[in-house]
Amino acid sequence: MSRIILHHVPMSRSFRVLWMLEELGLEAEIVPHTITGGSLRTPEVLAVTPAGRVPALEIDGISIFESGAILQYLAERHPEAGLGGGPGERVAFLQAMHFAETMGSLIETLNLNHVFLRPPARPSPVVVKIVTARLRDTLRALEGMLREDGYLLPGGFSAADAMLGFNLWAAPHFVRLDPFSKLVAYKARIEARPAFAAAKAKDGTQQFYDRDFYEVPDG
Ligand SMILES: N[C@@H](CCC(=O)N[C@@H](CS)C(=O)NCC(=O)O)C(=O)O
Repeated sequence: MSRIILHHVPMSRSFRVLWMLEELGLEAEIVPHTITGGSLRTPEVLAVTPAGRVPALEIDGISIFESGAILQYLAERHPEAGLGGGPGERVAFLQAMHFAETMGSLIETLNLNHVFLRPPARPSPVVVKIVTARLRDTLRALEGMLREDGYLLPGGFSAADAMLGFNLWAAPHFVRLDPFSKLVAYKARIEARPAFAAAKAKDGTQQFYDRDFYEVPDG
C-alpha cells in the first residue's frame, strides 16, 4: 500500500478527506497547516496544491486537490467499500457531491466576513445578510435531500455524506440548526459513526472560530 499524505487544516474542508480515509481504513500521514500561518504558500506546498488550498492528498505517486475530486477518487479506488453510490444513485450522488461546495462557498464568504477580516476592514452587513439567507436556503435544500432516518442515498452512507455532512459543523456558526430537525438528527447520526469519531480525534484544534454563533452585523 502506497504512502498517503494529507495536507490538512483543522476543521477545514480537509476534514472531509480525513474522515473518508477513516471510513476506508486507510492510514495517512497528516501535514498540518493553518490558514494564515504562511505554510500554504511555500513552493513545496504550492507544488502539491497550486492555489495554496487544503485539502491536498499525495497518493499513488500523484497529488490531487479539491475535496470533491479527492473523495470521488478514493471512492473509485475502493469500490468494495461502496462509498461512491450504487447503481441508480449516480445523479443523486454527483449532485450532492457538488452541492456541498455551493454551501461551502457561502460558508467561506461568511468566514471571511466574520472571522478573517482585520481592522480597519469590516464585515459588510448587506453581504453577510444576503449570504446568511442563501446559506439557510441551502440547509433547507439539504434537509429536503435527506432520507428519513438515513443518509443522502438509498444505499446508505457515501462520500456525498462526508462532503455535505462536514458543512453541518461550520454552518451552525451562522445559521441556527434547531428549526431543521432532520439536519439535527442527521448530524447526530454522523457523529455516531466510528470513522467520524476517529477523524475528529486526529483533526487537531480549530483556530478560527472564537464563538459559537455570529449574528448578522447591524448596518
Ligand atoms: N473547493 C475547494 C476549496 C478549498 C479551500 O478553499 N480550502 C480552504 C480551507 S476550507 C483553504 O485552503 N483556504 C486557504 C486560503 O484561503 O488561503 C475544496 O473543496 O477543496
